[in-house]
Amino acid sequence: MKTFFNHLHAQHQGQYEMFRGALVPCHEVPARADHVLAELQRRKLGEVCAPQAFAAGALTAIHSPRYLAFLESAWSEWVALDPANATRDALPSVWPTRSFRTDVLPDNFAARMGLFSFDAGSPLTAGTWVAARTGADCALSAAQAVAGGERAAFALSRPPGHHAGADFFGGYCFLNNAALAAQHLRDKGLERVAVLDVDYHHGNGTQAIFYSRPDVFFASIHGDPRTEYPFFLGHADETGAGAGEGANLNLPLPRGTGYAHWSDALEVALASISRFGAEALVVSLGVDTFAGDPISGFTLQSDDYLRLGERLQQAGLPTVLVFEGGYAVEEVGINAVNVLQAFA
Ligand code: Q9C
Ligand code: ZN
Repeated sequence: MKTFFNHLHAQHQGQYEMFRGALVPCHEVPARADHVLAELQRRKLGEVCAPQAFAAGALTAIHSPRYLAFLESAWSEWVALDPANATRDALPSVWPTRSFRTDVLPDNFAARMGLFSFDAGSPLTAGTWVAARTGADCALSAAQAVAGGERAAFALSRPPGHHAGADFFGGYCFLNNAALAAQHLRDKGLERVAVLDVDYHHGNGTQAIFYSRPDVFFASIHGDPRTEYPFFLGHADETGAGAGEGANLNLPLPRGTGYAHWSDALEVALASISRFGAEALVVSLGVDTFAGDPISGFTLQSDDYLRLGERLQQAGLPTVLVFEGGYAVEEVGINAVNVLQAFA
């Protein structure tokens, strides 16, 4: 299986995220992707390719023009506020909530940071745009390879994507790589595409993007949002809206869940995807379900990722795998590559 690697991922390098009233070192660090690449190369698992550069239209198929314009210019605006900002990450500190207007674009930069985000854990840095934009190219390139007849392809990039919506960032995510890949498969003529999100955290961005659409099925296995991030989406009663009714499946599980029960949810998700009649599959491949993950609550072991990869392969669909979360930095390469190796 080909890997499309974002060689510019380290341009996105946040220093701090807000946690319990303090700024703590970021969990989403460049070493994560480097470990996955090193493990892929160590096991000689297929060709590592540079992404193709896609036109802006591929992004506007998913993201709003005003959000993309904001992301692209955000760093220069941040530094223009104060030259000393060049050494500081930009974090939002004010957000519109119920009763506020979001249709009027504020001139104030801090206000726009809040308008286009939902947490204070996703620092925007000097290279965030170039890293996220190149990551989107990796996801699109992987989708293009699969649309062109490859059985599977892997987009290895960071920052991750599944928390990013059409016009907001958060959860370490800026552009929704999995959604971009799914849309690309649709645009190449596949009529029904499924996104299976196995990251520990609910893929609120991906769900929101496709919630009213009947052509893209979204299934997610994740920590119960009653206790787990992103808290405000991911419940089992979210089944889709309008023409998309029935095309959304959430399988929230309690903290402490191991592969024995996690894999029951996987079977439910794959059965639904099969019933939906998906012609291709996009996997949001987070490995923060690992027992050793510092910010998550499931207890999967490294060998369980071999079983996951084997089961995904058995689903029999052309498959785009997109790297998402996984913060046990020393094991993230082993766990992610276990999925790929068993699939291949
Ligand atoms: N102190 C992904 O896995 N906050 N995003 C956790 C930890 C955000 C995770 C708080 C977690 C976001 C792509
Ligand atoms: Zn996650």
